[in-house]
Amino acid sequence: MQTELTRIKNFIGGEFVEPDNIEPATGKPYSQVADSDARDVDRAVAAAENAFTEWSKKPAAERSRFLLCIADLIERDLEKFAPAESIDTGKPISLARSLDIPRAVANFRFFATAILHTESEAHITDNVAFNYTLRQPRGIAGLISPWNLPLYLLSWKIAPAIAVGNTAIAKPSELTPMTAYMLCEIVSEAGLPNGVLNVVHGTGPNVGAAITAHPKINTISFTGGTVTGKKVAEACAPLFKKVSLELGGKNPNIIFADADLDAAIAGSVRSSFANQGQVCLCGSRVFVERSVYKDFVDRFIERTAQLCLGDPLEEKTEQGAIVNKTQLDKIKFYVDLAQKEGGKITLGGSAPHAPNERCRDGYFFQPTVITGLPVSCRTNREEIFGPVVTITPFDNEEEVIVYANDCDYGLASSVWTQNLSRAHRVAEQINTGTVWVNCWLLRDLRVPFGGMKQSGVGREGGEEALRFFTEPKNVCIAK
Ligand code: TXE
Repeated sequence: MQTELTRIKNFIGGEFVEPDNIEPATGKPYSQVADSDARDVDRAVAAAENAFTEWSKKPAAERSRFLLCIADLIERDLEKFAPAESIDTGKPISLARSLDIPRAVANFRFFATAILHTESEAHITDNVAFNYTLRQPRGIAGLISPWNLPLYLLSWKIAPAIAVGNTAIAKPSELTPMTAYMLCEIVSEAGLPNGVLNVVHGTGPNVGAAITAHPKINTISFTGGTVTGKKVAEACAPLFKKVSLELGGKNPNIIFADADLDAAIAGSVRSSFANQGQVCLCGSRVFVERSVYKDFVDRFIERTAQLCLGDPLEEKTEQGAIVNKTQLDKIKFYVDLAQKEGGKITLGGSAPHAPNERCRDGYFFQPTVITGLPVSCRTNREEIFGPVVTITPFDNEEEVIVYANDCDYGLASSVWTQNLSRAHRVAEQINTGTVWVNCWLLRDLRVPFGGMKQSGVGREGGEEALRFFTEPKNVCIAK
């Protein structure tokens, strides 16, 4: 437990700086998390611009070494990062330790080594010319991330951006800035040249908007809510910025009668409630073939009821806290709405007793299962982003494909079946960027990741990320 509050500072030009954050009524600093504004973004841009020339010209092997060193140092400090992430977000410490922090390490390692193995394209135009494509770093990248997987998602952007030679200005969510701050300490220890990575803390309207509007930041990678994504797109369009948007989801999780039900139930409990349902990839709409519907619902509820809801810092906790009161109120709103829309709360549906005295005023909500709703109601269409799932029966493959696609989002889906042909057939017809078959959240960092429809624009991961953060230039040489 911390006895003194940590002051979280910006990291600009290789220095930890604390901008004055003045309370208008007193004229004195009052906040312990930097509440930066456009002037701080300007300073970060100046530092990033300054660093770009040298960083972008460094041999790939040298850039790679810095990233590998950052990965090693995060791994060394796993036991500092995991509790920090847990305190910052409310997620169970076991999840932070087993998933978030190791995946952040993996992100740095993956892109550190990926840049050593890229291929260049060449095209021969008959006997006339020879073309080759240079992929050059674009300049300064603006990286904006949300609160649910703070270090994991920020590192997923920082690593490819700087690996290919850009400099970066990153803005973590103002709700969860701690691990980004710790990352800056690691980056400093690793000796990354000043200005290559700058982290500016603050709110979306102050810092996020200043990043998207800044004329010298020509690349924006954003992960967050769809409403914010629209604002980011609007700000970037007139400046012709290259933009990647990873937005919300309302993901279908489909269980066919021929599935291995034990595996499907275990996988579905995880995909419904991991991180209290606050993962954009969570399967919040569960569809079950009618012949196994009752069996599935009974066993799913039994398993869910056994989840250990508790103090996020306790090892045995499987369900922690919701990120803040706003998000908790949003969850309660949708649970009320579901009942108005005719849904039945089959499990949960309210705030539990506080797990202990320390958590007396915390933001907790029970894992909640709702049945009996029409597929097209608001509860089934809008992103709740909490531990709430609906379960709906279906009669056949054609019907469930219609159900799955009857949604403005298209991020991810899961299909549980033992029938290989059906798996391929259904995967082809579901409009989501990822389709998992008999699994959930399995990641290969080489595959393109992102959403269709209102779940986003562009893809991250592997080759896609290396391409996103570089500018292709064709050199055509006449023979
Ligand atoms: O996210 P925001 P919020 C969904 C989820 C949640 C909703 C809102 O449904 O209820 O989004 O959550 C920055 N210009 N997801 O409000 O606002 C902001 O500071 C530039 C899904 O926390 O989208 C933060 O760093 N940036 C999501 C980042 O955007 C702006 C995960 C994301 O915050 C900005 C989180 C602006 N005008 C929430 N306004 C997922 N898909 O993983 C805010 N930001």
